[in-house]
Parts: sequence; structure tokens; C-alpha cells
Amino acid sequence: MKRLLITGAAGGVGRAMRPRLRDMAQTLRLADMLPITDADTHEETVLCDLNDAQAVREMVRGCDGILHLGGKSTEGDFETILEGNIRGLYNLYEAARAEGITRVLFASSNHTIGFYEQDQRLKTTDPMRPDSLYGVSKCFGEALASMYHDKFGIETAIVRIGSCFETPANHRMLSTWLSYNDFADLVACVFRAPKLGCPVIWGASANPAGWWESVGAEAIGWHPKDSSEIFRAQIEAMGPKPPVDDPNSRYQGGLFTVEPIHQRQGGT
Ligand code: NAI
Ligand code: 15L
Repeated sequence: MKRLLITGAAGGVGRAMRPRLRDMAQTLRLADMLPITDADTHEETVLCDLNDAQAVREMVRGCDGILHLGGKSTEGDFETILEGNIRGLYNLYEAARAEGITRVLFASSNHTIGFYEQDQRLKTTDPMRPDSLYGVSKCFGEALASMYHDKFGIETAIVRIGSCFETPANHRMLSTWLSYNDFADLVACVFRAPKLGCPVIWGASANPAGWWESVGAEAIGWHPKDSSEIFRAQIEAMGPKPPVDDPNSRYQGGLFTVEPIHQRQGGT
């Protein structure tokens, strides 16, 4: 691949992916609304707010694929989510359509199904149960990706990421953790597959404590290798698992289920 666009490249996952995706493309185009000042020789940077359709069109021009990580990544006020995750995603797909880009990895989230309880085992085909406005925006994103596939043939891997951090941070994440290396392997499988379609994929490592059926993506050769179990002793040493009625022990989405509806502070 000549040029892979990474949106949200200034964020936690974006920063972790950059060295791991070094060989995925001749050039990595790193885009974010925040400046990125440490680009390497094989990288180029674009400052772009996803809410700005013209800027998004320019951001995607000349790219062969899009790893879409950009947007509000936690619960927030509706306007912020609207700008980054709803209008922002529409801008991205419209730009991809106009510029002839046919493959995307969309970073969806476990918060699309966060109100399922932790003793439930889910398939990707189970109905969504979002736990937050953020989760609802990811449901919108999944639907938008599906429509651009059916109508225009743009292929998207919809990856419902669990918790993608260096290490799991609490008991819940022993079930939801996705290692950076497993995610980077998934990105490689997505952009190298001869045919992708528009699958929903659980973005989790091979965690024995996991809740999701068929983690991995057989059709494109993705088999996660890491396991959160190596961190179990460390997590248990931090304190006992919260009681069963605590949202972090009851719901798959954890504390997102008790987030209030936030109001934007200070006007528009
Ligand atoms: P992050 O918050 O660290 O990074 C997101 C980046 O998007 C930031 O650099 C931010 O400046 C940028 N951004 C936000 N709004 C924007 C806008 N309107 N225009 C342009 N850029 C904008 O999030 P993280 O953890 O790196 O996650 C990456 C993606 O993966 C996000 O879409 C998140 O929703 C998704 N995800 C992450 C999970 C995780 O455990 N890290 C779990 C599930 C989903
Ligand atoms: C997400 O969707 C968030 O982007 C991330 O910050 C974590 O909260 C993660 O889910 C999680 O559920 O652990």
C-alpha cells in the first residue's frame, strides 16, 4: 500500500499503532485535530477537524486505506459527539466515496453493547444495547459503514474494540482487553485481505475471561495471540473485584452505564 491514513493519530491507540504499522505502507498519513510534531521520515501529518467536510476531503485524498480512530472516545456532551463521531464519520465516508477509497477500519466500541450483563455471552449479531451517547454514536457508525458497503461497495472492518491499552487496568478489562500487538495484527489482516466485505469483529485479545463469541476473524486470517491472564495477579493485588451490583461488575460497558447526560459547557 502506498499511503495509509490514520485518523486520531495523536491519541493513545494511534500513537501505539504508528511504530507497529511502520511497514504497512510507504507513507503513513497521520491526522488529528491536535498537532503531531514528531513525524518520522515515512510519516506525514495533517491537522484536521472531522467536523469540517472540506478539510476531511483533503485529508483522505491520495490515500489507499483508512484506519479510522479519530473522534470522541469517551462519554461527552451531545454536540461534541455529534461533531466528531456522527457528522465526522459522515464526512469521512463521503470523502472516501468521492476520492475512491474502498477500504476502512472503523474503531467501534464495546459500548455499542454495554448494557448487556457480564454473565451474557454475545455474538456480533445480537441486538445493540448502547450504554451512552458515545455508544449510540458508534451504533450510528456501524450502520453508516454498512450502508456505504451495500450502496457503494466501500468495505469496512467494524471493530468493536474492548479495552485497547498497554495493559488491562481493572478486573473488567481482564475480559475486554485488546493488546496493541493483536490490534496491529488485525489492522494488517484488514488491509491485506483480498476480500473484506463489512464484518463486525470483536476487538479483544484471546482472554479466557472474555464474554464475546468467536473473537478473531477467521475469514481474514486474524487470530489474536495475547491473553490478559498474565496480568491477573497484578490486578487482583490492586484490590478485590467490585461487588456484583457495582456497574463495573454487572455490565459489559462498566461505568459508562451510569454516566449522566452531559451538557456542553460555555455555549456552542
Ligand atoms: P483517544 O481519545 O486517545 O484518541 C482519539 C483522537 O481523536 C484524539 O487524538 C483526538 O484529538 C482525536 N479527535 C477527537 N475528536 C476529533 C475531531 N472532531 N476531529 C479530529 N480528531 C478528533 O482515543 P483512543 O483510546 O486512542 O481510541 C481510538 C479510537 O478507538 C476511538 O475512536 C475510540 O472511540 C475507539 N475505541 C478505543 C478503545 C480503547 O480502549 N482505547 C475502546 C473502544 C473503542
Ligand atoms: C472505549 O470505547 C473507550 O474509548 C476507552 O477509553 C475505554 O473506556 C474502553 O472503551 C473500555 O470500555 O474499556
